[in-house]
Formats: sequence, C-alpha cells, structure tokens
Amino acid sequence: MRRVTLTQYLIEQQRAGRINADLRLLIEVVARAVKAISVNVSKGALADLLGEAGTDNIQGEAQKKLDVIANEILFQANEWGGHLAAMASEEVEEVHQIPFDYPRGGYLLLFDPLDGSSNIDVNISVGTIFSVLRNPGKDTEPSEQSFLQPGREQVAAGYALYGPSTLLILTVGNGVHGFTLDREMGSFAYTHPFMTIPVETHEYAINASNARHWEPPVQRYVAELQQGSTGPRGKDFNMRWVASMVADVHRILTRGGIFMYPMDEKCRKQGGKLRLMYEANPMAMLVEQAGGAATTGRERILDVVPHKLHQRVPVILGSASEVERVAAYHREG
Ligand code: AHM
Ligand code: MG
Repeated sequence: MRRVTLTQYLIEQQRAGRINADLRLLIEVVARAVKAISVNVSKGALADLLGEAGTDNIQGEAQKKLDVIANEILFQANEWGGHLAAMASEEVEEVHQIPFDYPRGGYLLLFDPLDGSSNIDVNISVGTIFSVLRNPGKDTEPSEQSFLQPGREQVAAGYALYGPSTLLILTVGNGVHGFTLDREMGSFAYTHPFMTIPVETHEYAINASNARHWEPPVQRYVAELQQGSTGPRGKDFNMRWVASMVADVHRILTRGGIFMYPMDEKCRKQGGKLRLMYEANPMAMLVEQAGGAATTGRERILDVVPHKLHQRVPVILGSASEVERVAAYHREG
C-alpha cells in the first residue's frame, strides 16, 4: 500500500494556502529532530543514556541525560534553516538566539524537548511538545516579550510520542493529523487523518495523590466520577494516569476522556504545575482542533495572556462536555 508521507501532506497544505514554505520547512526540521530524539530514547541503557545529567534546569528540576540531549538536538536542527527568529525551551532560562552566521526567518519555536522525563528510566512513554508563533516585530534578536503571546496566536502545534511506535501529531489550524514513524523507510507515514475527540467518555486522568490539595470544584467533580453508576453521573468511570502528559493527551485524542493538572495548594505559589508556553498552549490548540476544550478552570487556556516565558497554569482539557462541567463547577465556586 502506498502511504502519504508527512512531506507530501505538508506540500499539499502549502498548495492549499494553509502554510507557507517557511512553516513547511520548520515542521520538516522539527520532524527530523524528532527522529533523532526517537533513536536516542530507544537506545536507553545501551548507550548509557539513562539517569541524571547532574544539572538542574530553570524549573529547579534535576535534568535527565535525555532531557539535555533532546534539547540540544532541537536547538541544533533548527538553527540553520533560516525560518526562525528565535527559540525557547522549557529546559533553558533565556531565549535561544539564532547564531550570527545563519539567516533569520519570521517564526518563533517553543518546545518541551522531553516531556514526562520522570518516566525515562522506567521505560514508559515520553514525548516532545512544540508550539510555533510568529515573531511580532522585525527584531532580529527577539526578546522574551516577543514570545509572550496568547496561545490562540499559535500557527502550528504538535507533539511526538515515543511509545511502542513513534508518532508525530500536528495541527496547522486545519484539524489534527497524525503520522507514524516508519523506521525502515525513515519517513513519517500519514496514519491518523483528522483526529477527533469522542464526545462520550468514561475515563479521567488526574494525579489522585494530590486530592487533599485540590480546590473544591475539582474535589466535587472527581467525587462524582468516583461514585460511578450509584452517583449523580449514573455511570462508571475509569481512571488512567501515565504521568507523561503527551501519552495522557494522546489517549484522549484517541478514545476520549478528560485530563487534569488543576490548581492545588501544592502548586499555587507557582501558578500551577504545567508550563503555559511549552505544554498547555500547544496541547490546548490540538485539543480544540480535535473538537475538545481546554481551560484553566477559570479561563480558556488559549486566551491566557502570558507575563513570563516559564509561566505555569492549571490545565483541564479533553472532551468538551466534561471540561465545560468542570469550568461550571469553578464558576459556582
Ligand atoms: P516534565 O516536563 O518535567 O516532564 O513535567 C511534566 C509532567 C507531565 O508530562 C505530567 O502530566 C506531569 O508532569 C506529571 O506530574 P506528576 O509527577 O505530579 O504526576
Ligand atoms: Mg514537560
């Protein structure tokens, strides 16, 4: 069977006027970096790639060796193509400028190079999340301010999931499309056209060890789910928590459900657990493009106006009716 590749899909998007040549090249380069990260992730202990790197990132978290490698692969792959004005990474404090000897383009690329890194050493799926914005000024050296745009301004977003297969899930604002890495061919095959989140759901994802720290609206919502067929919802719900956001979101894009890392007393001082620019915004764009919804509980995630690059936010996303119910419980207080 002849399969459409990511390259062909992107060229068709360009012909249809949905993306320009620069954005096409940008996504191709990200996909190339994803292949390299996938190779490294799958080598694991064979190449002495498990364990800590011995450094802390800007979030004050111990970096894994693969965090550092994935970050370097993405920076290096994207520096020379001429399509970017600058980059920002969850792992690095400052904006990453394009080296002087390379031309600059009109886009900003943001990424979480290896999400779910607590899962690396136990051989559970991890991922890469990315977001693309336009550089708002003519600045050749964009500042942090240039990146501080609400998520609705994203022109593309996606993630790679390093699981039993390596997948690349992408939106350029025309639905969500999935590609599977064909290792023999070295290319991404177009395997998941127009992914949509099923409306009916009976699964939820939340780290229940934080239950005592949650706010009343989330306590109420989860308590109702747990009462199952004997409670107000009148049906049983199942729970899943991979602790890799990419894997949890991918399950929701595949078979529905709701994912929550809500505000709680443990993370209140930081504003939430997950990062707005590297995790919440790209996932919110994908989820909305797949017919779902994404909120902080109090505001649509894509409308949050960022005030700093490494800002954190509460995240509640997935099947629209469930997300709307949690938002309604927040409004009711
Ligand atoms: P990371 O970017 O440092 O890996 O952290 C983000 C991850 C998400 O993938 C996941 O949903 C969450 O942290 C899991 O947190 P917890 O360990 O509290 O369950
Ligand atoms: Mg992360």
